[in-house]
Amino acid sequence: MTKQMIDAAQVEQHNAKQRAELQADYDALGGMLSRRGVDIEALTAKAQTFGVAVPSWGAGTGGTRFARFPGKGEPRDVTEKLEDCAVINQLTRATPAVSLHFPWDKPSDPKALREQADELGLGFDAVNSNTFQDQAGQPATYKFGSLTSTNKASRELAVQHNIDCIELGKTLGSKGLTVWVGDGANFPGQSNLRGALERYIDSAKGIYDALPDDWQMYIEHKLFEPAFYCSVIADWGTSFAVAQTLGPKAKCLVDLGHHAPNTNIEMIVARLAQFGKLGGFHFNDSKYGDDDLDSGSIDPFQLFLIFNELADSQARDGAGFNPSYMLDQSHNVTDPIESLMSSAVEVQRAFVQASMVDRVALAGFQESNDVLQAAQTLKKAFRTDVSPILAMARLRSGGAIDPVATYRAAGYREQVAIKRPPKAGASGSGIV
Ligand code: PSV
Ligand code: MN
Ligand code: MN
Repeated sequence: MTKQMIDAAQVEQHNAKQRAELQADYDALGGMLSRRGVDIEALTAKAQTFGVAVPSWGAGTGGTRFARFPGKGEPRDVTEKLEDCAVINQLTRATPAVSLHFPWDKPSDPKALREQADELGLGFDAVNSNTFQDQAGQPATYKFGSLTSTNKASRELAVQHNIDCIELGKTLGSKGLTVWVGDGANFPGQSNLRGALERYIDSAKGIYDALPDDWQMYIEHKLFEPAFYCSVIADWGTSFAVAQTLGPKAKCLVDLGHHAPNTNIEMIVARLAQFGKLGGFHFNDSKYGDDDLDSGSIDPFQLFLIFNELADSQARDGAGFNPSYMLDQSHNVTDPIESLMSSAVEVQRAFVQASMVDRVALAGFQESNDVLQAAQTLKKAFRTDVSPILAMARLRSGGAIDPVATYRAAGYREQVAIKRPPKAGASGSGIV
């Protein structure tokens, strides 16, 4: 029996107050959709299958490079982070797994952490390595790079850390390793552009060789930051080349914030999917750069267009097409639990809206070059408010009709604030 962090009776009580209104909205939407030939029940059942992993590092308040303002009741260690992740899943029923970051959230007892996760009804998605920071007492520095460092000892240390992450992940039941490095240069001439990538590939082979057969290695590209002149894995082209070179277990991970403004990310998704190298996502939103804002808070249409490409690939490639979905956000001014719940719902919304696109009509308009109707076909799905479907999916899966209101009414944060007195540096990084 899954342990509930919030009393199930409280959730039920909150749902009871909204059930009749939800049913009315659901019936009205169902009527409208049926006139379009869309079965609302099929969509709701599909929504219930959706899952996006929650980042362990997102459970604490993040910060900027200027300051971090800790929130009350912040989780102080990975076990408390897991408790908060369980709240998110209990209320949204859309976040069944947690993506851990090492060494930020390295458990002292991995078996015990897995047991705790089992008890809370959670699994572990990809584990994330961290070679963008030096840890106290480490024998070689990452100041001038990790997997690409000109210093052999730094490269070896970084490779070994990734192998240790795989070992830890095996104990936890993970099936993937996400590798993001901050390696790059701040000055033209600082590094040999080709030589740095050669060293990256050489190091990455050492990690790839340690991957179990049923694991994936996700290569995460990022245009800039912390390196401001060039990043070694700056774009999807480099990521793709590396993944191709390493082999079938290596795939590309698309973090939405890791591109120049106005980049056509949905096209990157389509390209990677076409060539079998789309491994997964770090969902977030941004206005300027790697802002790590809540998913769907700035450009929900972009999120929808990405899911439209995913729906297209799903239709073409079937069950074999199965990229990992993870959130990667930093919460500076909101309660992380509320932000992560809202984001999970926004990603799920894009998934459902994209499922509603009339793909036959769209293909017809594309074939006949009816540009306006093709664009309208997408807009029709995007403009449809599928909130009642999402709420009904949650209700039927045992979650909350209104996750944020239920969470606030339950007083979870106030209760944990008593048990969790403030502790400096509780949330992992300040700068992400
Ligand atoms: C880097 O900006 C990144 O997106 C990577 O995924 C990291 O692992 C994460 O942020 C947390 O710093
Ligand atoms: Mn990321
Ligand atoms: Mn990032």
